[in-house]
Amino acid sequence: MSDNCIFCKIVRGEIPCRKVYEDDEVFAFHDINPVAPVHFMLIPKLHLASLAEADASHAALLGKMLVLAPQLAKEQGLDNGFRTVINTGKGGGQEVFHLHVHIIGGGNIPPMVK
Ligand code: DGP
Repeated sequence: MSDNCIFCKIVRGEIPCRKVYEDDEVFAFHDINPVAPVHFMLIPKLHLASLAEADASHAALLGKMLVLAPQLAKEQGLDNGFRTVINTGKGGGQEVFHLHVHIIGGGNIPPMVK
């Protein structure tokens, strides 16, 4: 955990959020600025600043998150698909430096790459 990290504070309950899911390793909550009708983030409780800091020791945790994402998406009503986004580093548009997977759907989501 990092003292000044917003997402660590959310995990600790120091900043309120709309929680989607929690277990001993991961936490999911709705984005404060949703870009679609359903937009939540799945994060590890472990403070990793970005995907660029992940190494082989985090493989099981990251795999667990990817397996969990479709389950949580379905529970949030995203039966017709969803988008996952991981912004990494300033060049990747990352604003909060605690690794997070955006899970977005429920609206008209155009393809990102054609
Ligand atoms: P990114 O650009 O990938 O780092 O996205 C960070 C997201 O975090 C952005 O969509 C807004 C969201 N966010 C920032 N601060 C808070 C907060 O205090 N609460 C919640 N629920 N979301 C936040």
